[in-house]
Amino acid sequence: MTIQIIKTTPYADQKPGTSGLRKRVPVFSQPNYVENFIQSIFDSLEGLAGQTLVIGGDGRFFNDVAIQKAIRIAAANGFGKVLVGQGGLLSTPAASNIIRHYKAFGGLVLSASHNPGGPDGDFGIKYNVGNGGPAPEKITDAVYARTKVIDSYKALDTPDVDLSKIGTQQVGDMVVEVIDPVKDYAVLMQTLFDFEAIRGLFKSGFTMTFDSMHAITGPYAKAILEGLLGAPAGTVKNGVPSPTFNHGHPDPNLVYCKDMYDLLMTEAGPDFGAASDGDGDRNLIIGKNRFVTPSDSLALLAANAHLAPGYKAGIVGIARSMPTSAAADRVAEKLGIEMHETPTGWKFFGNLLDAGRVTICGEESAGTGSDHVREKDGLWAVLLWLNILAVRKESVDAIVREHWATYGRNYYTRHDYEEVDSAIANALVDNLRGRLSTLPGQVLNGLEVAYADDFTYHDPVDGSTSAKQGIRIGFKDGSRIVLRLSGTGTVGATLRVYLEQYEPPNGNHDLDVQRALEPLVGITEDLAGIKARTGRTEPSVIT
Ligand code: VG1
Ligand code: CO
Repeated sequence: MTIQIIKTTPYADQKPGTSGLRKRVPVFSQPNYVENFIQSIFDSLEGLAGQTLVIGGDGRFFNDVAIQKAIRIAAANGFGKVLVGQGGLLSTPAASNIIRHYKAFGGLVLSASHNPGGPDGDFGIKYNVGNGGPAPEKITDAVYARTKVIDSYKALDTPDVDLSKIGTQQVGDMVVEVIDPVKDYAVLMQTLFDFEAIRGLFKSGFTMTFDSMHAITGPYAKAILEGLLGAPAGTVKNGVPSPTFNHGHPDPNLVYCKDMYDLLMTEAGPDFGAASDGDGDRNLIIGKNRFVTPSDSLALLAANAHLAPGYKAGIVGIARSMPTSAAADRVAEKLGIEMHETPTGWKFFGNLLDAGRVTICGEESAGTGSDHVREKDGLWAVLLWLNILAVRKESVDAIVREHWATYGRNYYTRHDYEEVDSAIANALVDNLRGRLSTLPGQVLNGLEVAYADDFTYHDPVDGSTSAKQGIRIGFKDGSRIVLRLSGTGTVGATLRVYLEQYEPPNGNHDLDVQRALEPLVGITEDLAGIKARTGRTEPSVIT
């Protein structure tokens, strides 16, 4: 086996987005496209010689091809060991745990998360650092700079490595260890939650359904829910990972999990429903007759976390992404703990978690997690909910209502306009940005603007600054409009509009969400002219 140095030419479009590099499979299939990107990552790291690299993905189409390339390049670049999930599989939170648990140097997480997979679907590569979390901007910027000038990559000339059996093999000077993707993660969950209490909950007749959406969480959910926790077989649906997610869209929201939602809204349905996305880091939570918005779920989990053994000493702080509703802020205020507002994307939580400033983090996009790993974690959120339900012995609906009666309710929705022409979307945002300074003090549709800006984040731990993270327009009554362009799409631009309105504890908590937020939709249209500029009369997805 020899190390080959292979000449290549740069691609101009390898800029990592919110969560790594995401492109359609035909783009990744171009000659040296994967090789260029992985070599650029390794070129941007210092001190990798002899170190351990974790590799795993959500099993989507092209996972197997990309992993073999990654192993050859890792071996040629001097890594001492690669830890890879059996069959090339690792959920994103499990990969984060493996990096931390085995003190690896970093990891390659192969996924495009909730985006569809298949020969014409999406693929993605993300680098995580030694704390188990996504590489910070300092590194992703360096990787991008490198991709623009790369002229060669190194690869070991070796046949494909067999990833089907657990065990160790030698690949050149490097060791490849194939590990059980579920085992360490299941152990970690047992240190955080009261499995005995949750087992009792299932024994008492509590019923749930978990939709793995033909994606990575199937093996994890089956082993933990049906195996360790004694939920009846069949609790986990669509539990076999498929390279195309059975030709579905593995995004756990009310559009793609509508069947489950409808079932939960009937008396005959189960007590609890949950789902996770392609790579296992998102969660959807629905109780009988009660959908829990991700922003509310973050606040509820933070307020009740002390009921689970892993958090019984209390939480030290909460962080949420800027577009996420302020529901969690009210919990932090009451608990007298730190609250942080960060840009969209999990990479911004890493420093706060490492510094011990926060315990629980969350995003409106169905992501919640804690300091147990450095990624959001779908199954973790489901287990924390189950632990809380087992202790409180109340329904999800009762717990949510009691929360609103204590803290008030933040009505919240997100309207997405997908595959908009990029030039039009950018012009829309630029135009609005140019007028922000004129807005404070104006009364729009009866609401007075308190502030209007483009969010800049100052990381309190390393002092770095991230500008242009989304337009925020806040009103005197606590309502808020946020507009930003997605950093995970692969075709055109996706415009996201986030709307929020606060209703105090003694206010009306039973309005229809879309009706409650109608006035803000009107203001957004007046300010941004979405219909006129994009020709879209309504959002493509409402969550
Ligand atoms: C979206 C979400 C963001 C999330 C990111 C990755 O990013 O809004 O909250 O962190 O996806 O999630 P954007 O830039 O498209 O809005 V996942 O489940 O890919 O790992
Ligand atoms: Co995901």
